[in-house]
Amino acid sequence: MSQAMSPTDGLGVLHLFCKVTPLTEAKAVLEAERTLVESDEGDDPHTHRLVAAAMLGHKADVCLMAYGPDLWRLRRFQTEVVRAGLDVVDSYLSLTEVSEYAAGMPEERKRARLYPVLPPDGKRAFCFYPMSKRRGETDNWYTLPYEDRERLMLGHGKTGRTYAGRVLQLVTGSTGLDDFEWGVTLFAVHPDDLKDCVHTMRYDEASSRFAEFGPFYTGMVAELADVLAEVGVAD
Ligand code: FEC
Repeated sequence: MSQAMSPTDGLGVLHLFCKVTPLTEAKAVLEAERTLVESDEGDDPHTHRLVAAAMLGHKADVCLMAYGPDLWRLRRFQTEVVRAGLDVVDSYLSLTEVSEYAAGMPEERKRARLYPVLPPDGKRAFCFYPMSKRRGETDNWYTLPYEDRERLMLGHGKTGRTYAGRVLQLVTGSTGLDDFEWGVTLFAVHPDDLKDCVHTMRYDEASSRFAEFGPFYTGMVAELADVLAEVGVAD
C-alpha cells in the first residue's frame, strides 16, 4: 500500500459522475464504498465518507462524491468503481478549504468547512458545478485590491445566509488541481431552493461581474444501495 497523500489541512474531494453499463454490479459498488470508509471512526473528522446521488438527465446516472484525507484511498475507490462496471464520464477533484475572506469566522464554522459531515439531514436535493472568478480585460478578479474582493465576498456571504436552513453549500478549492477554481456542491430541501439560491446570487456583484460557471449536475441524495436500485443496477 502506498503511503497516505494528504493535504496539510482539510480533505480531498473527488466527485465521480458515472453511467451505468450492462456490467455494473451493485455488490461490487457497495464493496467499494465499504473499502473507502473501512476502519475509519464515524465521528473522526479525518474520516473518509461517501455521498451518493441519483442524477437526472443524460450527463450521468450517479454521482459518487468521495472525500477524506488520503488521496490514495480516493484513487483506490475510483479503481474499484470502474472495476464494478460503472463508466466514469466526468469527474472533479478539489480540496476542502476556508476561504481567505472567512478567516475571521468562528473556529467551529471553519472546522465545518474543512471537515464537513455530509450529507446534511433533510437536504436531499443535490447540485454540483465548477466555477472560476473571471480574469477578463475589464473585469479581472485577481487584479482587484483585497479590500474590494473582501467587500464583494461579504456581500455574497450575506446573501448566502438568507438561505440558512434551506441550502447548505460546500465550496471546495481546485485552483491548480482541476479545470476550474472551485467546485460548488449544494444540498437543499427542495430542488427550487437550489435554483432560487443560484439565481439570487447571480445578482450579487461577486457573481454578476466575476463568476464563470462550468456544467451543472443535479440529482437526489440517498443511501448508495437505493441510488443503485433507482438507476436500474441489479443486485
Ligand atoms: O475567493 C473565494 O474564496 C471565493 C470562494 C467562493 C465561491 C462561492 C460560490 C458560491 N457560494 C454559494 C452559496 C453560499 C451560501 C453562503 C455562502 C457564503 C460564502 C462565504 C464565503 C464564500 N461563500 Fe459562497 N462562495 C465562496 C465563498 N456562499 C467566503 C462566507 C463564509 C462562509 O460561510 O464560508 C452562506 C453560507 C452560510 O453562512 O451558511 C449559501 C453559491 C455559490 C456559487 C454561485 C455564485 O457564486 O454565484 C450558490 C466560489
